[in-house]
Amino acid sequence: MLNKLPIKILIPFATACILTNCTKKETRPMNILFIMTDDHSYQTISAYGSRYNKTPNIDRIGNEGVRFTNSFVANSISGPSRACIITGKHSHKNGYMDNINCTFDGSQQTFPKLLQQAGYQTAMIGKWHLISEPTGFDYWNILTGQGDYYNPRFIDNGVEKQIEGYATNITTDIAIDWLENKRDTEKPFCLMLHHKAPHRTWMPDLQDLGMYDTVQIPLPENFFDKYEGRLAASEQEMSIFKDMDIVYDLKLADKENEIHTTTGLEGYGRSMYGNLLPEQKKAWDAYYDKIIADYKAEMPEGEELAKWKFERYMRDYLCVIHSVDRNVGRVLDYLDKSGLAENTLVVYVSDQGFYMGEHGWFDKRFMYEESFRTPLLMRLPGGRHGDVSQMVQNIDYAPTFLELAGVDIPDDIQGVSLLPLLKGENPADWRTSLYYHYYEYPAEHAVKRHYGIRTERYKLIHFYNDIDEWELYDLQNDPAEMNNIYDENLPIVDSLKNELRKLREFYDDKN
Ligand code: SGN
Ligand code: CA
Repeated sequence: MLNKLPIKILIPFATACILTNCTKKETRPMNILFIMTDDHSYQTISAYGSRYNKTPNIDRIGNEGVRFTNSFVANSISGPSRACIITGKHSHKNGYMDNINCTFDGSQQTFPKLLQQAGYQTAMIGKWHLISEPTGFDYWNILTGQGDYYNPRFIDNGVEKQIEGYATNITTDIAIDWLENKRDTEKPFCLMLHHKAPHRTWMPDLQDLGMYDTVQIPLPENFFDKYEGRLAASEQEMSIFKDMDIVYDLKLADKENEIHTTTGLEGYGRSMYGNLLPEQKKAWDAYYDKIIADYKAEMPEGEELAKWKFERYMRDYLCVIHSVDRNVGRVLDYLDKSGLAENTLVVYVSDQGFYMGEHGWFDKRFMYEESFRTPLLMRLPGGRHGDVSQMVQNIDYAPTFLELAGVDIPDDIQGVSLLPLLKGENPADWRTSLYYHYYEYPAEHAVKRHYGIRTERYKLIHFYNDIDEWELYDLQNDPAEMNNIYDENLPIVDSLKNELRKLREFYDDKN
């Protein structure tokens, strides 16, 4: 089923002497730079073979380290995902099951606290999204709530300030400033650099507006999915065609007030630019006014409108990623320049995956591949290079960081350290199945509650609450998950249900 690797390595992963002319090897705990974005799909990272864009700086982490080709989350939504990461436990154990009813209990055990107790300097910069104040950090400077793209408000160790500029640049500035001027250089550090980007509503940095306008953006093959045999999928509200708002999401707030949408978000759409300063608004309008004019000239409908919305969505999203990539480059350059690169584990991940029009969708939540997966690249100095194909999950990061720091991994942590994989080992008893549980329903986007199991070849999902539906996919023959082949009489169903029951027992999930 799954492994619990022996927890015996308590010696920090040592690096070679970081001084230039020393003769002795120095044992010093590795620093950790944990970069996380919000809703960044693996489909838009060139290291994962993106057919849309290039992300050379993000790719660099994987090229100089490893690319996890089977990386997953435990609950595909922001707050819950962050709680799984910080505790190394599934949602039912850390108590943060969904974004709407939960507040993170900051008195519980987390990896930053354990690192801090072991002498690490810990910092949390950018999107936090766990409602309660961060605990376990020497320094924290977080975006309020979901954070704004333009002139965002930060809470700097308890004090709220608004900072002029674009969120991804500012978050990076604060992180580099902490590394350069604020941390105690005598101690190892763990820096969580967590971006708001590329979360909805995908607002680009002004300097990047329009950079994908001439690029052809192919539609996913299953864009016009009819959801046959998949009841939960047919009842979601995350369709680009039906649920993506032209004014709010696609920024067509025309001055003449002639464009309207039916999603109820028009009011927000018309006021969301209130945050822009006059100069910013001028640059914004110079770009979007032309798009508004083109839209009015064409007035696409039906299938044409669906395609038009998809293109606009993708173009904005890709611009936002371009800025993320540029800022990842800035941090990597800083690590090189300061010499920290030699002694720092660099991690790039998203809080979950995202739909880029597959099944006709945006957003996440489902246990289907695009949102269950999340990109994961790690560069460990002296560590392995290339691909890691073992199935890993976001509950594994906490034990990885603890083992790297030489901190004993508490027994109640449910994830498994990835350090052996990073060092080039291939443990024979690695897990062969993954557990997933999503709880946020009824709620925005109407994705029903479900839990399930994924093995290398199959995925079995149970949708429950107001329905009772099982789905089975053969990922080898149907990687896009279009054919639900669930049939109670199939022997594979029996064995997967048995395995799922064991997983629920193992993780102690009674929900
Ligand atoms: C907001 C978004 C949703 C999104 C959730 C969760 N609406 O509510 O589209 O699914 O966040 O996203 S918005 O109009 O406010 O942008 S999460 O990544 O934070 O979990
Ligand atoms: Ca998210």
